[in-house]
Amino acid sequence: MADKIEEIMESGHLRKLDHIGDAVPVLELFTNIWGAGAKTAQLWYQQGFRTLEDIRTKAHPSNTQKIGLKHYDDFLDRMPREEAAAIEKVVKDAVHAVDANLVAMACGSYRRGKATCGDVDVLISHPDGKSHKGVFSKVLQILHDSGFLTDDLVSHEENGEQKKYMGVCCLPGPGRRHRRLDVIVVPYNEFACSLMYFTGSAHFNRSMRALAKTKNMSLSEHSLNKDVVRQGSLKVHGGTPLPTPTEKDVFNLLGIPYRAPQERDW
Ligand code: DCP
Ligand code: MG
Ligand code: MN
Repeated sequence: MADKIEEIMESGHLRKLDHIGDAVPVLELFTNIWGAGAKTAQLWYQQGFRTLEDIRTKAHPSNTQKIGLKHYDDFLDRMPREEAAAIEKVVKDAVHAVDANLVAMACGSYRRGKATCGDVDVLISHPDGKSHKGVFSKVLQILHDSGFLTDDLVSHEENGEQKKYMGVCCLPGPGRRHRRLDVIVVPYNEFACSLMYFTGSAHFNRSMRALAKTKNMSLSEHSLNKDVVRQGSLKVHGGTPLPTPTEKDVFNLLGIPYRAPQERDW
């Protein structure tokens, strides 16, 4: 570090950064492929690849990355919130065809009231606490059969009793672009914490989790737990989940005033 500072002081320049400048735009090009992280991008760069065409023809992209390549431009484009509403409606209709009492709502940037959305994040649950079971595959089946879902990225990631789908959809009609769709199905006792998690923003979630820590609590997409025991950063006792019927309860239990979704964009 001292050597580097000295070099900058003496020459006004750090040679080590020279070649990084050339790599950055290429790494950005590659990490914008859905399913390609910084590691993969770096590996591809080291192998001499510089363009998306190189990746298509010379690298060995995963099936997920191939979908990312196919929809490269569409995935970088944010949709107007009206389009997100139309996508939410299609998913809702499929959900209600399975069971009219299921709850389905778009969260993420849409619920935060943003004018444009990077994807649509639909949360599904059932107020009776049990009828969410089996819904995940039925809803996806309906949406596949109608041609609405065009590609699956992550089709069955389970997180406890929560099920997560990440895929690609396209509204019917001419001139429509392919859009990213995330769907999660959760048990109703986790509804408020899932809703809060899935509404975000990601930064807001990090702040809320950090706040919970200061009160010997822990907040996740599943629950708000009390009496958590930590040794340093290590959690040695997971604590007890608190009942949180609504998002307001989560704010109350954390001892801060409620914030509407539109006020969680930081
Ligand atoms: N989320 C999180 N941490 C992450 C990713 C997501 O807490 N690393 C949560 C908060 C996000 C929500 O999931 O608001 C949905 O994730 P998205 O990536 O869809 O983000 P947004 O919907 O907020 O923005 P965008 O319009 O880009 O989709
Ligand atoms: Mg989103
Ligand atoms: Mn999403």
